[in-house]
Parts: sequence; structure tokens; C-alpha cells
Amino acid sequence: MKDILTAPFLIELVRTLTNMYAHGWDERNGGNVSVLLEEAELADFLDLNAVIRTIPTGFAAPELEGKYFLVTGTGKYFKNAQYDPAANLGVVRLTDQGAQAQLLWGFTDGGKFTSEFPAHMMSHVARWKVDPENRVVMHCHPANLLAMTYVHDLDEVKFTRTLWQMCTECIVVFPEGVNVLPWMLCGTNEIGEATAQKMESARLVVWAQHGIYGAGKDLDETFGLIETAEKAAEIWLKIAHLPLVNTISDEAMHLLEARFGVKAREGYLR
Ligand code: 2HA
Ligand code: ZN
Repeated sequence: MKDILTAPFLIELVRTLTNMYAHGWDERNGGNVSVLLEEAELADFLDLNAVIRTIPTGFAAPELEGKYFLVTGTGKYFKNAQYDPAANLGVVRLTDQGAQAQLLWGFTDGGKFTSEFPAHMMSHVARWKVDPENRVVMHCHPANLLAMTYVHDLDEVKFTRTLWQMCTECIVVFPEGVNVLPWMLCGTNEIGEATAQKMESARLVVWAQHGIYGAGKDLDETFGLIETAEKAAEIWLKIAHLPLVNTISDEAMHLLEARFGVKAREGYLR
């Protein structure tokens, strides 16, 4: 059996969490990440019959049966993951259609997965319907996107168009736009279901006055999505109070669509 601390999936997650913390997106215990793992990639590192303990999840979905996830722990600080991965992270296998999580590694101080586990698992299920390759769900609290939700209309078309207009790359990186949820109580199945529903039409879901969810095929793609939206929000906050002289026109957006082979969300461009 190889040492799991040398597993590429673990090293990549720890590097990503460290980077997210460095970006200021994950103060204290803010944020959470889950990564779908294949049984074959885990089998080199763990005895998959050795269940440490079983933790109830409080939700179920048939698509989750037998799935493995590497996930951040509740109350854990991203900044500490690199120093003690085994206390801050865990590997679980979902059984009983997701109602039970069998801990196979990690959460060594008796902890468990993030309080946002429902939103993560329901978002994975939602993304698989539109993208069977989706493996990552990421949540964090980037300051500029968060600030924007206090002063910008939360209408999804308006919010998306503003972000697209802030950097040329935005429409290329997230042509489906960003979906937005109003403020809701976090950590509940309700916000999990609402997030998952929004995830069916976009990989980015803003939680007003809280943060953002991203989903993608891998950690780089998902990090990059959030990074790009956050950069656009930063630019918007720099210019929103100034007289607007220039912008990226819808005509220019159509040129970007053609040049980069992307299609903007239906009805979002004129
Ligand atoms: O505690 O970000 O939404 C981690 C969170 C909750
Ligand atoms: Zn949060």
C-alpha cells in the first residue's frame, strides 16, 4: 500500500486549499471543497474494506451510491491543511444512496465533513446530469464577489452581464454565466437543493452576502472559474462609482463567441 500523503489527488487538493487561503478567499474555517475520486485511484493507497466509522449525512440521492469523495472537514482552516492533511481532510464512501458516509481516511481528531456537505453532494449530482465529467465542487468567500452582492442587482442576467463586461476573458471562461441565490441559511439541505438546481444551468452559483460555489472537471478548472469571476468583480468595484466611458459591447461579445467557439447563455446578449 502506498502512502496516501503522496497521492496526486491529495497533493493537488492541499496545494489548491493553500492557494485559496493565500487569495484571501477562506478566512478562518471559511470555504469547503469536495473532489470525486475513482475507486481505482484510491485502491493503491487505502484498504477500501477498512471503514474507520460511519457518519450519517441527512440526505440521499441514488446517484451517490458507492461514490468516493475527498472532502474538507467541518470547522477546519484551509491554511492548516498543508501541515496536517489527515486532521483537516477525509476520504468517504457514500452508502445507502448517500445517507451514510463511511470514513476511510482522515478526520483523525474525530471530526467530519464540511457543514455544507448537502450543497456539495447535491451539486455533484446536478452537474453529472449536464456534465458526466464533473469531479469538483468548491465553495469560498471571495471579497469582491461578496461585496458586489450588496450593491449590484442580483438578477442573474444583469449580474452576469456586468461580470462579462469587466474582462474580455469572462464570456470565454463562463459563457453560461453565473447563477445567483438570494441570502439563505447556510449548511442546510434547503440551500443545498437550491444550489444544486442552479448548478444545472451554470458552474458558478453566487450565494448573496456569503460567497460563491464553483464546479468543474478538476481543481484547476474550478479554481480558475472562481478566480476569473472574482477578478471581474474586483474591476467592477474599482469602476462602479466612476462615470462609465467604455465597455465591451454585445457586438464585441459576439466576436468573442465566434473566435473562441463558445455560446453565451441564451438570451443574455442582444
Ligand atoms: O464553514 O464556508 O458556508 C465553511 C463555510 C460555510
Ligand atoms: Zn461559506
